[in-house]
Amino acid sequence: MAKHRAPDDQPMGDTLKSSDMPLTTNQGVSVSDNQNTLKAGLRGPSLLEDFVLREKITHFDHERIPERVVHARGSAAHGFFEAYDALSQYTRAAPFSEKGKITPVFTRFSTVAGERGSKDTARDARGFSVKFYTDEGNWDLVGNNIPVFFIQDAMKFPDLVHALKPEPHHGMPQAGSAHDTFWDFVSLSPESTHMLMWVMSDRAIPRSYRMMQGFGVHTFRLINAQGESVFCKFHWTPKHGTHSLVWDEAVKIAGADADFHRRDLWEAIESGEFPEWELGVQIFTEAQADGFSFDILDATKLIPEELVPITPVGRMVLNRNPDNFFAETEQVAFCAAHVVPGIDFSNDPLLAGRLHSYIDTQISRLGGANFHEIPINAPVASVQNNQRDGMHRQAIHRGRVSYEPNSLAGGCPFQAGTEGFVSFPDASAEDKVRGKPEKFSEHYAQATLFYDSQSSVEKAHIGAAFRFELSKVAVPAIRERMLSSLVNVSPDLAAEVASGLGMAVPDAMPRAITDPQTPEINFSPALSLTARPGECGIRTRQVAVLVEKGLHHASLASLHKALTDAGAIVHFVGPRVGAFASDSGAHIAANKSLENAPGVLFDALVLPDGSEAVQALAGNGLTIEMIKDMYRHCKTILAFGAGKKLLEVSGLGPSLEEDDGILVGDSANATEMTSAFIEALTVYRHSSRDSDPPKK
Ligand code: HDE
Repeated sequence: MAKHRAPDDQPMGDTLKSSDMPLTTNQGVSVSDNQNTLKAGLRGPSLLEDFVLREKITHFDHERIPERVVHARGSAAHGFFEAYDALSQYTRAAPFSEKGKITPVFTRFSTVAGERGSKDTARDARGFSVKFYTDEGNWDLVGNNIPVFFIQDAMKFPDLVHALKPEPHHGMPQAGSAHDTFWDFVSLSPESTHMLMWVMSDRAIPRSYRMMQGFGVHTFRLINAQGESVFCKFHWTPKHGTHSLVWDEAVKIAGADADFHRRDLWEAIESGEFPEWELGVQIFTEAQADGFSFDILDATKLIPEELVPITPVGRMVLNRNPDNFFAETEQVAFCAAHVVPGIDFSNDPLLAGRLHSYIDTQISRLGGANFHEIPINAPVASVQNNQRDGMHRQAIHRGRVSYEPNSLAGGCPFQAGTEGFVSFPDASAEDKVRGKPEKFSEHYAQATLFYDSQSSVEKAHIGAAFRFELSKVAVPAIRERMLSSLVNVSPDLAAEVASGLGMAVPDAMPRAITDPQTPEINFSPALSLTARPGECGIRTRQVAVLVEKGLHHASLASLHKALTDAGAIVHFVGPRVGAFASDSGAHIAANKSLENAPGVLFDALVLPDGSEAVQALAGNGLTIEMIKDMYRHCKTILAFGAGKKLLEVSGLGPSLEEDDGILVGDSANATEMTSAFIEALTVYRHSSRDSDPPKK
């Protein structure tokens, strides 16, 4: 039976503990021997009557459920949403009813294309789903880390997903869009061009779930107690700022730690570094919407912040890891149709398909229509209706009345009237047609806006991503078609990608509309990842400090203290794990090894002083690889004293030592060096070192 929430408003689920209890069967019968099958004699045949064995194996045989058809790979956490202020002017939705109101949430992040066991660092959009357990029912804001989508109409979703997923004849590639069927589909669907710019940008390889924005994508409606409605777009902004990996790093992390994002989220929460996002809304009226150069029902378009500013309305903090991955993260069922009074849908035709799809998919994934009773899905608001029975029903309904109207139960449960959810009376019914409004036919203006608003390094990464993906496409006509579409976005980008593929720039793809409305703006700084550096300093930055026998102890000890005080996480990485004697005789214990934790897993590197240690590290190829990767991925590197030699043996001679984010100095100046290191680390990545192809 769905368990009630804890008084502190945190969803609890059925947390079962087995300490001090005997092992039992599922019928509660104590098991005497969990090691041996029942046999007719020690060397004789096993007996069918062994119900203990049969129950155990039968249950095991059915432990897996179907994975999500998209967004199969994900990680989640519990937390709360806190309203900054009452938003009653615009909405009667429960989470915004008063200043300081706390609503428990469960939030799941995911990749889209890969299967449940696929790598975290694939190039892909990320899901950003928040279940608000409001006191007026569950509200699911099922969004992505990208504010637009590939397609405009739900009718195309199965086609998009079939094209993106591994090709059906051989099941490859896993968790990747760099293959023919995906580019075939998108190059034939110019409406996807804007989203393609985002997924080829660094947004699609986030550094951490904690460092990505989230977006509701579609236009929604807010409705106040008087029944008045405004349109609204939802935005989540991370307190840690927006930071991404670089492609070479993402590829290597996939091998070093396929659970990179899952681990990052888990460890941050376990260590009390609770990730936080601010929820903001863009609020606008129907009249404003009519005047925009794009259609607000078109999910391939965003509303530039310059046009409609974002109003902060609250914050979400994730402060508790799930107790059980399967029971919570796997069984949580989000649904775009789960809204509460005060929130309603727009007529976005993509959203319309979603309103159907999510419940439908849970019926096969979670085995029937009663998945709302699974503890992680159960609302905190009480549920009473006349729905009955079905697979896996947990509730035991009393009485004989399961219909309405009734007199035998005093007419209960009764309709709530205007107290309940009332759909906004949108009086826009017209003729039934299959088609699109005219503004939907303009596919390039916002793709260009996005590209033109990026920094030069971000632009270079977009060009490199298109080059990489299209270089994996085997059919030349698909490459050519995609290039012809890119000409409409930016002739410079098209030329750069064409040159990277050894091709000539083709003619521009004919546009669906020849006289589109002039866009309101041509540059939006908010679209660059650099616009949101965050406000957490170096908190949770992962710093690798190399250790070996004979290292200079004092400099590392003071660095360790200063970094830890500033909230960074220091890892001592040795040629093996375990203790190493320093020059002072004190030991430093390596918690990671060069073998089990390559450089791509860290944000910065410290090379120790001490000639004996440096000599030994210099002879280890893994040290050289780590330094090269750290350099190539533009991370901060600090070398104390003799540690400078490690830069030299890694090929970072005097000229590269001058580069941004490379700090070299004496151990005697450890305090100043450490301060400079902390300052450099705040920047996260020293993009002036970025080069294509890599210098080192
Ligand atoms: Fe989804 N999507 N989607 N989607 N989606 C699912 O529901 C679907 C779309 C998104 O963490 C499925 O429970 C259709 C846009 C997230 O559990 C499925 C269409 C956006 C998640 C489904 C879309 C999303 C899903 C698969 C087009 C961003 C993961 C499993 C009409 C706003 C939720 C499931 C979680 C999951 C259908 C388009 C986000 C099949 C039909 C646009 C974050 O129901």
